[in-house]
Amino acid sequence: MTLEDGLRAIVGDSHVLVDGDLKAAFEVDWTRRFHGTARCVVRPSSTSDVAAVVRACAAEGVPITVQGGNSGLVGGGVPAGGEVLLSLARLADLEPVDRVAGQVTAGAGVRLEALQQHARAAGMEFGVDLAARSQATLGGLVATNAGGIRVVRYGSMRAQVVGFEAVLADGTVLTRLTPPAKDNTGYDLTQLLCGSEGTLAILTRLRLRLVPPAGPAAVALVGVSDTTDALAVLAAARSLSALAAAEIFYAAGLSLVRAYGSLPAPLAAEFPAYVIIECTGRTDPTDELVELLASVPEVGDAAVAADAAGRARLWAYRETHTEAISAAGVPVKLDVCVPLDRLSTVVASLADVVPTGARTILFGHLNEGNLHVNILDVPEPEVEKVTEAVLGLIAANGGSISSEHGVGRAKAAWLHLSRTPAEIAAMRSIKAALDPAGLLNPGVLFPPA
Ligand code: 2HG
Ligand code: ZN
Repeated sequence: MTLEDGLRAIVGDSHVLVDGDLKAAFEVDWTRRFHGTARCVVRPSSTSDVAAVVRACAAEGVPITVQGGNSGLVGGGVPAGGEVLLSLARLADLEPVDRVAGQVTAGAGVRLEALQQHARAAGMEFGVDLAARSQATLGGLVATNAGGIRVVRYGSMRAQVVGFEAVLADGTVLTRLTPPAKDNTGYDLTQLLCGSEGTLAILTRLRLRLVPPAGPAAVALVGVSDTTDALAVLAAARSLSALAAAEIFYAAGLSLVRAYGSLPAPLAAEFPAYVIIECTGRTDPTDELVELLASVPEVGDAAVAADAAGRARLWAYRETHTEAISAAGVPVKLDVCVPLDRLSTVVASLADVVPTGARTILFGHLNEGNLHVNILDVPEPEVEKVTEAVLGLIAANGGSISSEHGVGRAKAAWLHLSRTPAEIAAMRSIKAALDPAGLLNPGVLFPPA
């Protein structure tokens, strides 16, 4: 019996894909930069089936690439070549909201938007939101410790995770879905798996914390002269009682986004940089936001919207950056984090490390100093050199080479820029203990030994 026959016996014939055309969509990532051929695609629908699939692969020593919504941006969810691609999309069970605990249990394949709607229907919210909400799945969001636009208020994905169920590399199932609210009994396995990028275990179910409903909202799109002035707006916004998002983008990104979406100019005049501030509160935060902006000398101009359509219209200038860039080409996409007191310097210095002729589009999450560095028109042979130069600049400024997208395949070679040799050795020891044969997501996170 072949491995494929064994997998068919577990998940059913129609959920083992071996045909090239059927596998194709799973073999290339959202950016189109990362691709590889999977031995087959297998789509289990329960934790026990995932465990059986893992045991079958382990018995043959066949590595596994784990994939959720395939919205990742670092090549972490696509095969390098020859792996079984394990798609978790069918693990989409969503249990009723536990209103007493303010928590919900959901399958790893549940899409973020579905969870958000589910929470809202129960009078709650989920604390993470991001532009890829209709595609990204919970397992991937936890495995990469995704961030998004609400980190300023609620923290990253790891701050929302209460418990988990996961399958280890030998098929053992770990279930710790509803641990006691306080429990100091040893290692925190839940947090260990957050951000582990599928290298230690395969998350199949998650227990997630919900947050109170956001209440009335107001959004401001603010034009400023430069990054320093954007930070002055952020500093002032910290005094708002209901700050819910603080984002940045620049003129180059705006012109791409406008052309892509046929959007009008957001403000009467053009500015080098733009900040989006969102406030949500128990009472309408619009007046507080407008008064604050009027008091900040660095604000060049601002558009404010309180109604849902107006807010969506302003957010579109920020949220369609990724799509607009992708429509213009395959960028070198680097998600980095720099200390706020280095942000202006780093933004200015990036121009020096990007090759002439390339277009650099910067945007991101201002509150965390999380810049999405997208560089278009870099010839393929220069991609590695450009990556090295940008990540080197970030490390030299005390930043992180991965802020919220993960390391994946894209940045594995540069892990040493953010982690010490001792830390990498400790991480390798953990990996070796939980996955001694290196079967889970090979090539992701760690550089080749
Ligand atoms: C965002 O903040 C995402 O919109 C995507 O993290 C960033 O495309 C990117 O570089
Ligand atoms: Zn982002």
